[in-house]
Amino acid sequence: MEIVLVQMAAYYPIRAVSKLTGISPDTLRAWERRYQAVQPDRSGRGRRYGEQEVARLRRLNQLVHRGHAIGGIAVLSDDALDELLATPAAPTEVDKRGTALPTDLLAGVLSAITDFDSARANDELTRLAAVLAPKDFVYQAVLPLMREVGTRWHDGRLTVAQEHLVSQMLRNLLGSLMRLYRSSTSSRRMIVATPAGESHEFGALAASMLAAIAGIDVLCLGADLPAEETARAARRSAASVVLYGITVVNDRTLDEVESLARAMPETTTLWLGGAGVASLDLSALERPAVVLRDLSEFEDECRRWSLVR
Ligand code: B12
Repeated sequence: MEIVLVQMAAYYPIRAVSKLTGISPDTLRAWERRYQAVQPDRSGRGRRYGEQEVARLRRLNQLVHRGHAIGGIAVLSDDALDELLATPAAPTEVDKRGTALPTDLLAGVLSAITDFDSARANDELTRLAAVLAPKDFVYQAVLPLMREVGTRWHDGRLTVAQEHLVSQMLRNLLGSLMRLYRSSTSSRRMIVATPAGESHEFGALAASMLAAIAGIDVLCLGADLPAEETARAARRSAASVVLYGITVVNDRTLDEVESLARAMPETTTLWLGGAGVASLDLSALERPAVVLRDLSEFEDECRRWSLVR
């Protein structure tokens, strides 16, 4: 029985790093030459970047997108970059006419939900989707909305019915994103679900949206689905990957993951994401599982997948 919890040590040539980070090869060379932002191994043919360097470049790129000058941040340690990233970004002005900032729009969505006005909530979200780049929409609008709804539900300001309304809206939105980005020629099909007994579906939904934006053919089956059903769907749809979202671990969770790993087609890979995965003992699993600690690791894995196709 083989367990693969982390990726094997890997080195990437500059073109692969460019795809993984979204930074052009010219910019990568300039960041190295002018600012010593990373020091890839150059002993072989051309530059070879390790996982740590790729992760550092991703951090630098995120900060540059937030308006930091590369010259100022290239000298910082990885920990200092993480600290900077943890500082909330200033709200982005999304509408040149100055009519809307994400925080205001989110307040609009939330007040519409509180009033059970789903048409208005949908309009507000659609407006936001129209002005933000797709990934920014997920990170700056969908995730903050999910967190805020979660918090309000938790402290009693939103009812279960209102939480259901948001979940339904977000599922519809995912459907639209899939229609927009779905590539009919995509050979990368992914099933997304949460195990029986797991009703937290927001993380799995957010991951589905990011996968759809990455051109993956996503089939999101939602929350609380028995493992045999998920495995059956993987078999019928010839999915290459099943992504399981796990937030809370209860006495059924490990059984569910083990049953899924047993029943899935041999050619399908199991990916596990969500805060609960860290507390699962996966040592008896019948196949390797890729464990994704957060959404950015998930995005990296999707990019790797597109490279090995
Ligand atoms: C909303 C919510 C619910 C909703 C879920 C609605 C829905 N449609 O999903 C409802 C009302 C159903 C619910 C129920 C319960 N909940 Co609840 N819930 C929350 C809450 C408030 C927000 C969770 C959330 O969706 N956040 C938004 C997502 C997007 O963010 P996130 O969870 O932080 O996930 C991030 C990463 O972990 C990652 N990620 C998450 N999932 C995935 C999946 C994949 C595939 C990937 C790649 C990444 C990824 O991406 C996210 C972005 O960074 C949290 C408390 C909190 N503030 O976090 C409690 C919380 C998760 N719930 C909790 C509990 C205990 C429960 C209940 C068991 C009972 C109860 N007393 O509330 C029940 C039953 C759950 C069950 N059987 O599954 C606990 C879990 C404690 C623990 N660690 O075990 C929490 C932490 C509250 C607490 N402090 O006690 N809950």
